[in-house]
Amino acid sequence: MKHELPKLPYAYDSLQPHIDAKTMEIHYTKHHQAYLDKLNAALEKHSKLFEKKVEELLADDLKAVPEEIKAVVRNHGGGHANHSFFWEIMTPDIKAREFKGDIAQAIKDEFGSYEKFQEKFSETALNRFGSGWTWLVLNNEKLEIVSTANQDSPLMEGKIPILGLDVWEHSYYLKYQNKRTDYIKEWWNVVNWKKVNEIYQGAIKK
Ligand code: MN3
Repeated sequence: MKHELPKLPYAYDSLQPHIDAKTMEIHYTKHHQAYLDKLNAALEKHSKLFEKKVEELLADDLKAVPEEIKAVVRNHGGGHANHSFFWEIMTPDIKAREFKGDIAQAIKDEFGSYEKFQEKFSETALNRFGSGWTWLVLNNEKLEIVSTANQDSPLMEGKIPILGLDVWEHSYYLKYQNKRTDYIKEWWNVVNWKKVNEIYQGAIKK
């Protein structure tokens, strides 16, 4: 089955004022859709791969993917997986934005405090040169902050994404222009910690 655009769990304007409606709309309907279309087009030639989830295609440095489409699946399959994940870990629901649960405790244990974690994550996001992502991942049961270039996913290296931030300019330029720092600062307000906690709980059981 062809990969499909997942339903956005909220309205384009519902993360305002932190993330503006126009950015959400373009990011979802244009950028995400384009990754999806190019992923599907590449897989047409190897249609048996449609049986695999995108996460399975990316696993083990794309071991399951033939050489001739590997670069396309890396970029566009990565783009599809990363954005599908990104929509889920943001929310307009004030209650879901509360930093609590097992993940909150695990973050405090690993990084000292929420503030220290936030600072380190934000700094990593700010220092990502060019386009890419910053992640909180589970790497062999240890929480780590990592950064990936382009649309590379931590899944390629066997790390499980727990939280992720898109720092491609298309994710903030309309509202924040060159001010990535401001975008990062505002983004913390919309993180869906309830969902992140569920992802974490699922990941530590694996
Ligand atoms: Mn993006």
